[in-house]
Amino acid sequence: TPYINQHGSRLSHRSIQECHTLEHGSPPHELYEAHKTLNLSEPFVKVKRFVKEIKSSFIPKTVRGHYVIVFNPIKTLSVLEPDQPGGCSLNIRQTVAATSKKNNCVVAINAGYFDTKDGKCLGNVVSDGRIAHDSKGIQNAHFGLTKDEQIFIGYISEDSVLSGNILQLVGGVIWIIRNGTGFVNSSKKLECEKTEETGPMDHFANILSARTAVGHDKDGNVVLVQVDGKSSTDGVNLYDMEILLKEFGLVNVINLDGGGSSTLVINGTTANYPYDSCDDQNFACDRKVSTVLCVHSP
Ligand code: NDG
Repeated sequence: TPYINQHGSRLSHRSIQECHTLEHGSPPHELYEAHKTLNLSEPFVKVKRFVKEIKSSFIPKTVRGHYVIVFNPIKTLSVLEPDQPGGCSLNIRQTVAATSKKNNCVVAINAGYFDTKDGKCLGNVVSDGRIAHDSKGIQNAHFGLTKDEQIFIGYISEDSVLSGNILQLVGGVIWIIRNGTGFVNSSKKLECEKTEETGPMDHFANILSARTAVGHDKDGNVVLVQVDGKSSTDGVNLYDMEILLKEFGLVNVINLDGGGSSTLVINGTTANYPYDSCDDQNFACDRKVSTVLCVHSP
Protein backbone atom coordinates (compact mmCIF):
# COMPACT_ATOMS: atom_id res chain seq x y z
CA THR A 1 0.00 0.00 0.00
CA PRO A 2 1.39 3.45 -0.91
CA TYR A 3 2.32 5.77 1.92
CA ILE A 4 -0.24 8.62 2.24
CA ASN A 5 0.82 11.82 4.07
CA GLN A 6 -1.47 14.06 6.18
CA HIS A 7 -2.58 16.03 3.09
CA GLY A 8 -3.74 12.82 1.46
CA SER A 9 -1.14 12.83 -1.30
CA ARG A 10 1.07 9.89 -2.16
CA LEU A 11 4.71 10.15 -1.23
CA SER A 12 7.17 8.81 -3.76
CA HIS A 13 8.53 5.37 -2.99
CA ARG A 14 11.46 5.35 -0.64
CA SER A 15 14.69 3.81 -1.86
CA ILE A 16 14.32 1.10 0.78
CA GLN A 17 11.94 -1.59 -0.44
CA GLU A 18 8.90 -1.97 1.78
CA CYS A 19 8.77 -5.13 3.81
CA HIS A 20 5.44 -6.90 3.59
CA THR A 21 4.09 -8.94 6.45
CA LEU A 22 1.23 -11.38 6.11
CA GLU A 23 -0.77 -12.63 9.08
CA HIS A 24 -3.41 -14.68 7.25
CA GLY A 25 -3.81 -16.37 3.90
CA SER A 26 -1.72 -18.31 1.48
CA PRO A 27 0.99 -16.38 -0.40
CA PRO A 28 2.83 -18.03 -3.36
CA HIS A 29 4.47 -21.33 -2.38
CA GLU A 30 5.00 -24.87 -3.63
CA LEU A 31 4.45 -28.17 -1.85
CA TYR A 32 6.28 -31.26 -3.17
CA GLU A 33 6.08 -34.80 -1.86
CA ALA A 34 9.27 -35.67 0.04
CA HIS A 35 11.18 -38.80 -0.98
CA LYS A 36 11.07 -41.65 1.57
CA THR A 37 13.70 -44.35 1.74
CA LEU A 38 12.00 -47.58 2.79
CA ASN A 39 15.18 -49.62 3.21
CA LEU A 40 16.82 -47.86 6.16
CA SER A 41 20.14 -49.66 5.57
CA GLU A 42 20.63 -47.52 2.42
CA PRO A 43 22.68 -44.32 2.86
CA PHE A 44 20.51 -41.32 3.80
CA VAL A 45 22.94 -38.66 2.60
CA LYS A 46 25.51 -38.24 -0.16
CA VAL A 47 28.03 -35.39 -0.46
CA LYS A 48 29.35 -34.53 -3.92
CA ARG A 49 31.90 -31.87 -4.84
CA PHE A 50 31.82 -29.77 -7.99
CA VAL A 51 34.32 -27.64 -9.91
CA LYS A 52 32.24 -26.27 -12.76
CA GLU A 53 32.69 -23.78 -15.56
CA ILE A 54 29.66 -21.54 -15.87
CA LYS A 55 29.03 -18.91 -18.53
CA SER A 56 28.00 -15.72 -16.78
CA SER A 57 28.13 -12.68 -19.11
CA PHE A 58 31.12 -13.17 -21.44
CA ILE A 59 33.83 -14.64 -19.30
CA PRO A 60 33.46 -18.30 -18.33
CA LYS A 61 34.38 -18.82 -14.71
CA THR A 62 35.08 -21.67 -12.36
CA VAL A 63 32.69 -22.30 -9.52
CA ARG A 64 33.62 -24.57 -6.62
CA GLY A 65 31.34 -26.06 -4.04
CA HIS A 66 29.41 -28.97 -2.59
CA TYR A 67 26.13 -30.68 -3.50
CA VAL A 68 24.47 -32.67 -0.72
CA ILE A 69 21.55 -35.04 -1.41
CA VAL A 70 19.29 -35.90 1.54
CA PHE A 71 17.31 -39.00 0.53
CA ASN A 72 15.00 -39.32 3.51
CA PRO A 73 14.51 -35.69 4.57
CA ILE A 74 11.47 -36.14 6.84
CA LYS A 75 13.43 -38.53 9.08
CA THR A 76 16.98 -37.19 8.71
CA LEU A 77 16.83 -33.38 8.26
CA SER A 78 16.36 -30.93 11.13
CA VAL A 79 16.58 -27.18 11.50
CA LEU A 80 18.71 -26.44 14.58
CA GLU A 81 18.84 -23.24 16.59
CA PRO A 82 22.30 -21.75 17.09
CA ASP A 83 24.26 -23.84 19.63
CA GLN A 84 21.29 -25.23 21.55
CA PRO A 85 17.48 -25.41 21.69
CA GLY A 86 16.46 -21.90 22.79
CA GLY A 87 19.50 -20.41 20.99
CA CYS A 88 17.22 -18.05 19.04
CA SER A 89 15.54 -16.58 22.15
CA LEU A 90 18.99 -16.18 23.73
CA ASN A 91 20.37 -14.45 20.57
CA ILE A 92 23.27 -16.90 20.56
CA ARG A 93 25.62 -17.32 17.60
CA GLN A 94 27.76 -20.40 17.13
CA THR A 95 29.95 -21.99 14.46
CA VAL A 96 28.26 -24.61 12.28
CA ALA A 97 30.94 -27.11 13.44
CA ALA A 98 30.12 -26.61 17.14
CA THR A 99 26.33 -26.80 16.67
CA SER A 100 26.83 -29.82 14.40
CA LYS A 101 29.02 -31.74 16.93
CA LYS A 102 26.56 -31.17 19.78
CA ASN A 103 23.81 -32.72 17.66
CA ASN A 104 25.74 -35.53 15.95
CA CYS A 105 25.02 -34.17 12.49
CA VAL A 106 26.58 -36.20 9.69
CA VAL A 107 26.38 -33.15 7.44
CA ALA A 108 25.46 -29.60 8.50
CA ILE A 109 25.19 -26.31 6.65
CA ASN A 110 24.55 -22.71 7.80
CA ALA A 111 20.96 -21.66 7.22
CA GLY A 112 19.01 -18.60 8.44
CA TYR A 113 19.99 -14.93 8.42
CA PHE A 114 20.69 -13.10 11.65
CA ASP A 115 21.13 -9.56 12.94
CA THR A 116 24.92 -9.13 13.05
CA LYS A 117 24.64 -6.47 15.81
CA ASP A 118 22.59 -8.39 18.37
CA GLY A 119 22.62 -11.97 17.04
CA LYS A 120 18.81 -12.22 16.66
CA CYS A 121 17.52 -15.02 14.42
CA LEU A 122 15.73 -13.59 11.37
CA GLY A 123 12.91 -15.37 9.52
CA ASN A 124 10.77 -18.15 10.93
CA VAL A 125 12.48 -21.01 12.72
CA VAL A 126 10.69 -24.29 13.42
CA SER A 127 12.91 -27.08 14.76
CA ASP A 128 11.51 -30.64 15.01
CA GLY A 129 7.96 -29.24 15.32
CA ARG A 130 8.86 -26.59 17.92
CA ILE A 131 8.42 -22.90 16.96
CA ALA A 132 11.75 -21.32 17.88
CA HIS A 133 11.24 -17.96 16.17
CA ASP A 134 8.10 -16.32 14.78
CA SER A 135 8.99 -13.66 12.19
CA LYS A 136 5.41 -12.24 12.37
CA GLY A 137 4.67 -12.92 8.72
CA ILE A 138 7.68 -11.22 7.11
CA GLN A 139 7.73 -12.09 3.40
CA ASN A 140 10.96 -13.86 2.55
CA ALA A 141 11.43 -17.24 0.86
CA HIS A 142 11.24 -20.15 3.30
CA PHE A 143 12.14 -23.83 3.19
CA GLY A 144 10.23 -26.32 5.28
CA LEU A 145 9.09 -29.88 5.86
CA THR A 146 5.50 -30.54 6.89
CA LYS A 147 4.00 -33.15 9.20
CA ASP A 148 2.21 -34.63 6.18
CA GLU A 149 5.63 -35.30 4.60
CA GLN A 150 5.75 -32.51 2.04
CA ILE A 151 8.58 -30.15 1.19
CA PHE A 152 7.45 -26.50 1.51
CA ILE A 153 9.15 -23.80 -0.58
CA GLY A 154 8.08 -20.16 -0.81
CA TYR A 155 6.17 -17.55 1.15
CA ILE A 156 4.22 -18.27 4.30
CA SER A 157 1.77 -16.36 6.50
CA GLU A 158 2.14 -16.18 10.28
CA ASP A 159 -1.06 -18.26 10.66
CA SER A 160 0.45 -21.14 8.68
CA VAL A 161 3.62 -21.07 10.77
CA LEU A 162 1.47 -21.37 13.90
CA SER A 163 -0.89 -23.97 12.31
CA GLY A 164 0.87 -26.95 13.89
CA ASN A 165 1.53 -28.65 10.53
CA ILE A 166 5.17 -27.55 10.26
CA LEU A 167 7.99 -29.90 11.25
CA GLN A 168 10.98 -27.84 10.09
CA LEU A 169 11.11 -24.26 8.78
CA VAL A 170 13.84 -21.76 8.02
CA GLY A 171 13.86 -18.48 6.09
CA GLY A 172 16.21 -17.16 3.42
CA VAL A 173 16.24 -14.19 1.04
CA ILE A 174 15.33 -14.77 -2.67
CA TRP A 175 13.52 -17.76 -4.14
CA ILE A 176 16.09 -18.70 -6.84
CA ILE A 177 14.27 -21.49 -8.75
CA ARG A 178 10.51 -22.00 -8.81
CA ASN A 179 9.19 -25.13 -10.60
CA GLY A 180 12.41 -25.41 -12.59
CA THR A 181 12.35 -21.78 -13.77
CA GLY A 182 14.57 -18.87 -12.71
CA PHE A 183 12.70 -16.78 -10.13
CA VAL A 184 15.33 -14.26 -8.92
CA ASN A 185 13.91 -11.29 -10.83
CA SER A 186 10.37 -11.94 -9.57
CA SER A 187 11.24 -12.77 -5.98
CA LYS A 188 13.52 -9.78 -5.44
CA LYS A 189 10.48 -7.51 -5.88
CA LEU A 190 8.41 -9.47 -3.36
CA GLU A 191 10.87 -9.90 -0.52
CA CYS A 192 12.09 -7.98 2.50
CA GLU A 193 15.63 -6.70 1.96
CA LYS A 194 16.07 -5.76 5.62
CA THR A 195 16.64 -9.44 6.35
CA GLU A 196 20.08 -9.21 4.72
CA GLU A 197 22.71 -6.60 5.60
CA THR A 198 24.60 -6.65 2.28
CA GLY A 199 22.59 -3.69 0.95
CA PRO A 200 19.76 -2.96 -1.51
CA MET A 201 18.20 -6.06 -3.04
CA ASP A 202 19.80 -5.50 -6.47
CA HIS A 203 23.25 -5.21 -4.95
CA PHE A 204 22.62 -8.28 -2.81
CA ALA A 205 21.58 -10.27 -5.93
CA ASN A 206 24.44 -9.00 -8.11
CA ILE A 207 27.40 -9.22 -5.74
CA LEU A 208 29.86 -12.08 -6.21
CA SER A 209 30.05 -14.04 -2.99
CA ALA A 210 29.90 -17.41 -1.31
CA ARG A 211 26.35 -18.75 -1.29
CA THR A 212 24.30 -21.39 0.52
CA ALA A 213 21.03 -22.71 -0.89
CA VAL A 214 18.44 -25.39 -0.10
CA GLY A 215 15.85 -26.99 -2.33
CA HIS A 216 14.76 -30.27 -3.86
CA ASP A 217 15.14 -32.40 -6.97
CA LYS A 218 12.51 -34.17 -9.12
CA ASP A 219 12.48 -37.21 -6.82
CA GLY A 220 11.68 -35.20 -3.69
CA ASN A 221 15.17 -35.49 -2.24
CA VAL A 222 16.27 -32.36 -0.38
CA VAL A 223 19.44 -30.84 -1.84
CA LEU A 224 21.88 -28.49 -0.06
CA VAL A 225 24.18 -26.45 -2.30
CA GLN A 226 27.22 -24.55 -1.03
CA VAL A 227 29.41 -22.39 -3.30
CA ASP A 228 32.72 -20.89 -2.16
CA GLY A 229 33.68 -17.27 -2.84
CA LYS A 230 34.50 -13.96 -1.20
CA SER A 231 32.25 -10.90 -1.30
CA SER A 232 32.88 -8.65 -4.36
CA THR A 233 35.86 -10.57 -5.75
CA ASP A 234 35.05 -14.27 -6.01
CA GLY A 235 32.15 -16.69 -6.16
CA VAL A 236 28.72 -16.23 -7.70
CA ASN A 237 25.87 -13.75 -7.90
CA LEU A 238 22.31 -15.05 -7.65
CA TYR A 239 21.91 -15.13 -11.45
CA ASP A 240 24.95 -17.43 -11.65
CA MET A 241 23.26 -19.53 -8.95
CA GLU A 242 20.15 -19.71 -11.15
CA ILE A 243 22.27 -21.07 -14.06
CA LEU A 244 24.11 -23.54 -11.82
CA LEU A 245 20.99 -24.87 -10.07
CA LYS A 246 19.17 -25.32 -13.41
CA GLU A 247 22.13 -27.33 -14.70
CA PHE A 248 21.76 -29.53 -11.62
CA GLY A 249 18.09 -30.03 -12.60
CA LEU A 250 16.70 -28.74 -9.30
CA VAL A 251 12.99 -27.95 -9.08
CA ASN A 252 12.66 -25.39 -6.24
CA VAL A 253 15.53 -23.66 -4.45
CA ILE A 254 15.83 -20.74 -2.03
CA ASN A 255 18.91 -18.72 -1.12
CA LEU A 256 20.03 -19.00 2.52
CA ASP A 257 22.53 -16.86 4.44
CA GLY A 258 25.73 -16.62 2.38
CA GLY A 259 28.97 -14.65 2.27
CA GLY A 260 31.24 -15.30 5.25
CA SER A 261 28.41 -17.36 6.79
CA SER A 262 28.55 -20.03 4.05
CA THR A 263 29.81 -23.13 5.86
CA LEU A 264 29.54 -26.85 5.17
CA VAL A 265 30.52 -29.28 7.91
CA ILE A 266 31.00 -33.03 7.37
CA ASN A 267 31.32 -35.25 10.47
CA GLY A 268 32.13 -32.22 12.64
CA THR A 269 34.85 -30.82 10.35
CA THR A 270 34.46 -27.77 8.09
CA ALA A 271 34.76 -28.94 4.49
CA ASN A 272 34.64 -25.66 2.51
CA TYR A 273 36.48 -22.31 2.60
CA PRO A 274 34.55 -19.82 4.77
CA TYR A 275 36.50 -16.58 4.37
CA ASP A 276 36.09 -14.44 7.50
CA SER A 277 39.56 -13.62 8.88
CA CYS A 278 40.80 -15.00 12.16
CA ASP A 279 42.57 -12.76 14.72
CA ASP A 280 45.69 -13.55 12.69
CA GLN A 281 44.54 -11.98 9.41
CA ASN A 282 46.66 -14.40 7.39
CA PHE A 283 44.11 -17.11 8.06
CA ALA A 284 40.40 -17.71 7.60
CA CYS A 285 38.11 -18.76 10.44
CA ASP A 286 34.57 -20.14 10.72
CA ARG A 287 31.97 -17.48 11.47
CA LYS A 288 29.61 -17.86 14.40
CA VAL A 289 26.29 -18.03 12.59
CA SER A 290 22.64 -18.56 13.45
CA THR A 291 20.48 -21.58 12.52
CA VAL A 292 21.82 -24.74 10.89
CA LEU A 293 20.37 -27.45 8.64
CA CYS A 294 21.50 -30.76 10.16
CA VAL A 295 21.44 -34.16 8.43
CA HIS A 296 21.39 -36.87 11.11
CA SER A 297 20.68 -40.60 11.33
CA PRO A 298 16.96 -41.51 11.20
C1 NDG B 1 26.24 -12.72 5.35
C2 NDG B 1 25.26 -12.23 4.29
C3 NDG B 1 24.61 -10.96 4.75
C4 NDG B 1 23.91 -11.20 6.08
C5 NDG B 1 24.89 -11.75 7.13
C6 NDG B 1 24.21 -12.18 8.42
C7 NDG B 1 25.52 -12.69 1.88
C8 NDG B 1 26.24 -12.37 0.60
O1 NDG B 1 25.56 -12.90 6.60
O2 NDG B 1 23.67 -10.53 3.79
O3 NDG B 1 23.32 -10.01 6.57
O4 NDG B 1 23.12 -13.04 8.20
O5 NDG B 1 24.62 -13.52 1.88
N1 NDG B 1 25.94 -12.04 2.98
O6 NDG B 1 27.30 -11.83 5.49
